[in-house]
Amino acid sequence: MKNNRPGVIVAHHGIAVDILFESGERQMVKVKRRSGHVVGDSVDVGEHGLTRVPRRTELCRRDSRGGIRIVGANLDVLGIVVSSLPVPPFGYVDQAIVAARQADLTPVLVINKGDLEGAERFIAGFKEIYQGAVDLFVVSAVTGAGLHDLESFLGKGGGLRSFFVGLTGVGKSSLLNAICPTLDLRIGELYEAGRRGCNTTTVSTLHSLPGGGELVDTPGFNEFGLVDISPRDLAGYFPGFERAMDHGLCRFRDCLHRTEPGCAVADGVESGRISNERYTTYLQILNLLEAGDARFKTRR
Ligand SMILES: Nc1nc2c(ncn2[C@@H]2O[C@H](COP(=O)(O)OP(=O)(O)OP(=O)(O)O)[C@@H](O)[C@H]2O)c(=O)[nH]1
Ligand SMILES: [Mg+2]
Repeated sequence: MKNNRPGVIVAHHGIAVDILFESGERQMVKVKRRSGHVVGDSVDVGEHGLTRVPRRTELCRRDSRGGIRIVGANLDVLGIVVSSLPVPPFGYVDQAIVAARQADLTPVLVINKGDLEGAERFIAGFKEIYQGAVDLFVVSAVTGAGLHDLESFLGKGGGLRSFFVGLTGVGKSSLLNAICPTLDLRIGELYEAGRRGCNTTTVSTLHSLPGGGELVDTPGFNEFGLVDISPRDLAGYFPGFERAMDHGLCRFRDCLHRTEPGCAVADGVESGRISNERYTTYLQILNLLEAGDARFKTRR
């Protein structure tokens, strides 16, 4: 394919994609509405349109209607942004971590709005659960606290591509603006308790960071349903279970860690290597996964 120009999709507008070429030039190219291209896709642009290069990684989630959404392509890091207002719903963070690990991405937790009154308790709660399982950054897009460490992490190795996900209103775009002051992305109104989130950001966009690496800002979404993960694989990705098998494997290879005898996870809970909170949450998400699987299979 001579004369084809390699580029990366940096924004997707439904019937056209914005492509960044190695030269720094940009071009809008028309695509079919259901082309399947997503931000982060590497493409070759020729006279007959776009050809997508096979993806290195692909992050997927299930939405509330059971549909599969490809969140982004060729990503290295998933930054899960949370705040004490709005608070993430049950399972959001855990499922995002599991989805990231399953897709070969490194999940990190970004706790934003550290400046808010009463944020300390929320932060302490999150640290207790996730410290040791994933890298964790406490930041404030408003005061700039903690941003330097986050930026160094995102710029590590010079070439990581990271992706911010989180509920609408947690401050994803605000964080990107704070890291890249020239961007001036649109941000939402002050978030108030009880408000039903309306997306300020409506399309995903990819940006180069001044300290190296790239970061994708996404519209917030409220569900992070798991896709194509079998219940027996959940524990292997579950945050807080990293040391579950330190003292040997389960007696049964298809152990779901509920009540099976000779279970290494139950052993971990007993000895304190896995907290009761982590184990209880695991069981709840396992139930959700099984119920969801059954629901989506029937529908298909
Ligand atoms: N106090 C405080 N407010 C913040 C912080 N970061 C963002 N906000 C506010 O939170 C609101 C939402 O911020 P956005 O950056 O638009 O949130 P978003 O996650 O991009 O939202 P969507 O694009 O809808 O997904 C705005 O009013 C911001 O000013 C922070 O660190 N501290
Ligand atoms: Mg936004």
